Amino acid sequence: MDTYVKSEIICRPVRPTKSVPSLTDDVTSGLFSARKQLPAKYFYDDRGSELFDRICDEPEYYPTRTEDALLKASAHDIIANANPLQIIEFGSGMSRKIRHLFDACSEIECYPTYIPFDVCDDVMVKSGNELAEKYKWLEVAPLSGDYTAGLGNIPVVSGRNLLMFLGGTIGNFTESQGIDFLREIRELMGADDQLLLGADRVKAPEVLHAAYNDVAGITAEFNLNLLDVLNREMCANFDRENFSHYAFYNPDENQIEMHLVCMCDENVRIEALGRSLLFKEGDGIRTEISRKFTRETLENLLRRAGFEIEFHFESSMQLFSLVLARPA
Ligand code: AVJ
Repeated sequence: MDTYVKSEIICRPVRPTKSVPSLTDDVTSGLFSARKQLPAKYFYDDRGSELFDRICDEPEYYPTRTEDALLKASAHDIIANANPLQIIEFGSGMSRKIRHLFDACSEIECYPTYIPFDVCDDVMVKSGNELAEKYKWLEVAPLSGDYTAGLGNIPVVSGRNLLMFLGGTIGNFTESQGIDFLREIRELMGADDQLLLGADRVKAPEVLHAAYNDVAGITAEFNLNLLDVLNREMCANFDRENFSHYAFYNPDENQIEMHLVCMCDENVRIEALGRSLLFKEGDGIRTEISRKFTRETLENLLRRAGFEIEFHFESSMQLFSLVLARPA
């Protein structure tokens, strides 16, 4: 045999190990209550994912490019230290930033299998093929599913796994949800495995505020798109003209909060539930929290989840952190 052909990329479904609330559950508990709120994960239908992508290119939205630059600068140290056999990435999206790690892998001659884990098979196959084209040594073995539905069925190998949770998405979880999720990751890990966690940092409120209030209005559109998701998935009739995007930094909680605020009295029919929902002028739905960490609160979060800090990489001006940690 003179040519070696890589096998085609096939996504393996990950069976949930715990039940997660459905959209119907979340709408029932989250909207029919005094403080209306929904989990941020519902933003990401096709349109929402495309809008998030555009947010990342907006000049005010520093997290993506800052983390990317930091990963690039730290890639060699991360790979040299972790020397992984497998790289498992939770919420891999289009697998863009990971390229910096693969560049370092090529250089160091460390050839891990890449296991992206996300909800969209098509995106993982397409991105996986592009990666495999560029990195001739790379095997891509995606997992498809919801990483919030339990990690008990993730195929870790014995040896060195590098698990990654980037983008600052840990900030979408409350403190206790974040600890629970990190503990679940910790449960998967053996003594030689490592976790790379990306998290956004506390900084000047005007910088945070601008990042979630871009002048071009892409974040506003991203937030309002949630109403289209509800209209489609729940047969609802939210009138997006009547709602305003409102995002601000809450210093008591060290978090950005995004809301959709109703500008007039509105009676919304949610046909899938056979119920109506009354908004009074000024009422809102909290659609996202995005927590910001200090070096200390981030390291404490990891310690409380059972990790020991190996390296803490900080971007210039401490805008963003990448922490390499191992089971304590
Ligand atoms: C993908 C969750 C990290 O919190 O900054 C961007 C999502 N929301 N603009 C963030 C988001 C509004 C983003 N994360």
